[in-house]
Amino acid sequence: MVNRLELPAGFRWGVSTASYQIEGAVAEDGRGRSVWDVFAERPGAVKDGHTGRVACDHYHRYGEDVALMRELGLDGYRFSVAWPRVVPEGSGVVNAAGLDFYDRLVDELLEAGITPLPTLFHWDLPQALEERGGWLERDTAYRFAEYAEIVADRLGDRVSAWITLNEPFVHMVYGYALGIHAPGRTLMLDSLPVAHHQLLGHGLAASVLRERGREVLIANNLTPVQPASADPADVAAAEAYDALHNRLFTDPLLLGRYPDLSAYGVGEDLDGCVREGDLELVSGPGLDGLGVNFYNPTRISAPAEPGLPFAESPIEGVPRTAFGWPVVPDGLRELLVGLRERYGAALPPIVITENGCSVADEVAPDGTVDDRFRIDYLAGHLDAVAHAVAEGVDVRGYYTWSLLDNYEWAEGFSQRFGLVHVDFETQRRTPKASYAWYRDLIAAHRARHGG
Ligand code: GBH
Repeated sequence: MVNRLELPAGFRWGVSTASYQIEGAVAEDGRGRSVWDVFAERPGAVKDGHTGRVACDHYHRYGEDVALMRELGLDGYRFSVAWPRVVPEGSGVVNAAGLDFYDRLVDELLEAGITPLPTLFHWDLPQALEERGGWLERDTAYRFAEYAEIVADRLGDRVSAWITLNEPFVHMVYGYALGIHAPGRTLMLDSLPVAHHQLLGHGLAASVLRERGREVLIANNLTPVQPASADPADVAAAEAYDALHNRLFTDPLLLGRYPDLSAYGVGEDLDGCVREGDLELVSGPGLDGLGVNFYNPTRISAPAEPGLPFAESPIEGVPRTAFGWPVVPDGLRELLVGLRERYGAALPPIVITENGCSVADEVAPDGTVDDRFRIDYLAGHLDAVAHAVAEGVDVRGYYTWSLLDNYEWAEGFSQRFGLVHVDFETQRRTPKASYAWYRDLIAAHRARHGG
């Protein structure tokens, strides 16, 4: 038997989801349109033309889904609140029925002994705000803070910890630079104001939450970056990528300043939108925890042609997920140890807010789903977390992505990330082998620590 390292007593176990990926019911109870409703309808934007119109129908089936979580024995559930359900036009009129849904969900979770960990923005911006420029506009940050206040006023009596944004890097790059996610803009490096406006929105929302005595986290997708070779050009390219992917979204929060992007010839669009006092607003409220979403490390080489200051280079000789992403569990240990080295005492406790993989899971005739690939992936990454903890990194919890197979953005329903299989025709939920494995792992951890 492999002798795995222990995770500490009190370590928190959870699962993650996001509103547009599971809820469906996009036109119900007064919900406004989001950028994803619009983008998914663009011909060719999403694989097989799939939309989140029904998704996992979680809006109606949340009771069944919370029951599945209760049986897992979770400490926490990370979900996201759909801004257009709460404020259909992005600002102004509040939709009481939208708030009611999250109110019911929170009560159901608490009843099941599960701590709710809501994310305020997981990419489904109200379309009305997109029509006013979306996150390219500074105004959106202020509208975000207003919306945060509305949700916090309703749920804050029962919800003590909050995540402001999910993966501001991916939202900027996929949504505004490359156009492969909503809102589908292709601005390349002109999208950099989206970084600053999201971070400003985080800071403004964070102070609203802080004033109410609530804890604040952000969920950043971070990746350790390795140069493809020791060639100085590859090393410089890897540094540029690290600055844009990791430091751009973490330095301002923890250090109160942006990395010097001009060193890589790309800083101008950012400098143009940072006003005096902004960095105090971004870093001032502080963070009670840094959420880390981890999928894989990244290998970078010098650009072959001008344009971007780096090029991605495939990681060879390792297993790949159904999505084609390389599986390198030790990359998570490397990332966590690297964060501590980089930020030292400025680094707050870490929570792994997403980690998981897509597998081409099918339900066998006997009703089981054999996803041992996922079990190996999760076990390997938890072992990496335990090693980082043994090396002195303060990691407090782990939320796997995801509870359910769901709407995987531009890939539609073709990539399955769940511990629970979903038949998207019948909405039937079938727990996979990884579900039982995770349940037993949580129970064993608790038993060892007398929980
Ligand atoms: C997260 O994004 C999202 O928060 C979540 O909504 C989503 O469903 C989930 O992950 C799964 O995708 O080309 O091999 O270098 C993850 C963002 C961006 C992580 C691309 C992996 C590179 C893979 N991902 N990335 S690779």
